[in-house]
Amino acid sequence: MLTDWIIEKNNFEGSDIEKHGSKFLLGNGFMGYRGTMEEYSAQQLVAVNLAGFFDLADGSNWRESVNAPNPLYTVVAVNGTDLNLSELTPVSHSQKLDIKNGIHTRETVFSVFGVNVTIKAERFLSMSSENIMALKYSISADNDVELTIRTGIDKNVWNISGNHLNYVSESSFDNKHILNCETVQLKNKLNIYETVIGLEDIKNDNLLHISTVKLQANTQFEFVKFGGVYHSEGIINAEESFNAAVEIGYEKLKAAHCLVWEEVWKNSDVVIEGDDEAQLALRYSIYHLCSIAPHNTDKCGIPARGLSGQVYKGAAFWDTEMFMLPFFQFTDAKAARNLLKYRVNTVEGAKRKAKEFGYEGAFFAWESQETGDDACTLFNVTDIFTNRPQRTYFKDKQIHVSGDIVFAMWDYCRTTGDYTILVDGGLDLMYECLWFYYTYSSFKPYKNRYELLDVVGPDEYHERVGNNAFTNIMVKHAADIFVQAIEVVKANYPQTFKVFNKDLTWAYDFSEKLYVPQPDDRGIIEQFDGYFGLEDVTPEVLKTRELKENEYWGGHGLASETMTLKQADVIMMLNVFRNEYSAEIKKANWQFYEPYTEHGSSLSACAYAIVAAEIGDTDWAYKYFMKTASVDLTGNTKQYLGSLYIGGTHPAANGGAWNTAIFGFAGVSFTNDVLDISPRLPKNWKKLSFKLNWKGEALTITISQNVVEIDGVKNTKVTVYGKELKKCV
Ligand code: IFM
Repeated sequence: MLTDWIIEKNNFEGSDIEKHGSKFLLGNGFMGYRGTMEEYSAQQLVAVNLAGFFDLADGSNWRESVNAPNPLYTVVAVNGTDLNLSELTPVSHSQKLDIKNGIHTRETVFSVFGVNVTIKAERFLSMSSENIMALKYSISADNDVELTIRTGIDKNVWNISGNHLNYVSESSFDNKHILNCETVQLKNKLNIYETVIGLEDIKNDNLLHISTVKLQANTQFEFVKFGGVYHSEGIINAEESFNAAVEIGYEKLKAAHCLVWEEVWKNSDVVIEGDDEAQLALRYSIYHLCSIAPHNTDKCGIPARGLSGQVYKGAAFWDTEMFMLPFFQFTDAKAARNLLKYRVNTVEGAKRKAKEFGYEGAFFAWESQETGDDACTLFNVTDIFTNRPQRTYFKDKQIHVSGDIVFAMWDYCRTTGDYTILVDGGLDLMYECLWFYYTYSSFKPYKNRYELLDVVGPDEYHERVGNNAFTNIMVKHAADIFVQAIEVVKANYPQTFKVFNKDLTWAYDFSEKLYVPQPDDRGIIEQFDGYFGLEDVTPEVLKTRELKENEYWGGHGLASETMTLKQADVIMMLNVFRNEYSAEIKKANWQFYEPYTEHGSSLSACAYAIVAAEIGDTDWAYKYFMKTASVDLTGNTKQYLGSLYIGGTHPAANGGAWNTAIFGFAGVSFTNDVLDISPRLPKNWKKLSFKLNWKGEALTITISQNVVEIDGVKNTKVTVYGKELKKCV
């Protein structure tokens, strides 16, 4: 059954355990808790994944985000048999995620020794108190039965690359357990608190509370639990913070948590009338974005797999700036600013990376963790034929990230009207990024132009190419933006400008003479120098050439010498720079590149969706929109890159779904002063309405097939299909 706000699964298949861990994920920006059952352990991929808290696993050369021990672990046994869903076939089982309130529930009926025992559990990660999680657990049976309940902190959680924690001390008092840990490499402290309320005659053993309950037929036994997870500065007041949450009690804590979600949805909900499936998928995408955003810190980015685990090392990619940031800048400017400030805070890591590869300035990481140093290794994929690490060029050649960040920062400034980030380190960041590109570029005197050679564009199947269109235009924009940002700072923040005071002759020259590939006489932009000369084969043909499942098509693999691309590249460029290309150019390129695109990355479909909407092909736009918006509902994505596990949630696609609804279907676009709305709704959508924060004005936009209504306009100049609105509602 489809409801607007509930994701549910009403039976149990063992093969779903991994997929459901991601699908039913809870998050509050500080941590994520996978959609696993309370009785599960490491084998079922239980993880309390921590945002921005990284370490090297024992015996590994991969730094990844740390998964904390699980303070909500609970298992019930009858006559020595654990009621564990991964071991016993249930009579019935349902799992639900209430995305309106960020609450996970399960109800499972087990049949043991002739008795039906029902377990109900409800949990949430507090949005009002980010270190806290809480669980309400109840048991009933259709006959008298004696139960043994074991509940406490489980150290045995999922780790991809190995153990991250040393256990420093454990203590148990007043029904409370405290586990003090430190990370293996950096010795950073991580403290876990746990308590249970409602159990009696408890024996405490090995971080577990053990209690026996004589349950009478058709009565319900209930208890609640609280968990607290603390690291970094949070450690200082951990005890106080945890006790305060326990003192508040489960129901009040839940009410406060729901109130925060209510506020979140007020600004971020998008309502679609006429299409329940699209409505749920889009809301689910928004749920993910809001539950992983760094609401209270500028010390971390958003990992490519959200807070669903350690895949991609828990690191932030260009995914944040190019796919997720628009959502935040229009609905939650504070989170957007935090994300940009995180890049400012990690610029030294980017400078170290530039130096490592022989350049200057700031070369932002392909996989960025807490310091901005690149977590990506030079051998990031294992060849499935030889089992040898395979040289990849994600780290040293995918140079567009620095430009993506400059572009996103400027976009944030223009749309929110908040330019203060420029004097909060933003202008320096832009300078360092541009200087990096200048040192990377090659000047061709006989062509009188700068070129960017030996790069990898968004399409990772083609490595070490010259003049990738996406990269070159992004860098060209970054150069132009930098020049404009200087003027803004000069005019509005003269003190900062005085300190900045640098010779910028090179920047003007670079901005003027950087080569940007142009459409040919068919209107097509070549993805990189020589792309048109590659073997003309599509992904369908390549599939037939595969020798092994999950074979990596990049590197020197199947796709490298062909026109097959992994993900939107030129189309991504047309999507980002949507005001600069005509509908004819967009159409010619969409039709040309679409058959060659594998969509082997979840980042691809949304770019195709948005450009399809812009060229009036709403059927294709809708198809690609649904692919993007439902990626974490269906779980139908690539799970392996070679032998590298890449499953989890897909926040870039979640952002891409919002972008498609707003920029594609609602047709929102903007120049510096004007916001234009040129809708092209899918045929079955009766209405689309949403909020946009535009330069401090809270606009509510409602679009039906032939009417556009805009509420909240004060000074904004709004046009609809390019025509100025005389009067807004
Ligand atoms: O950033 C992406 C990249 O574009 C394709 N591979 C996965 C990365 C993380 O999402």
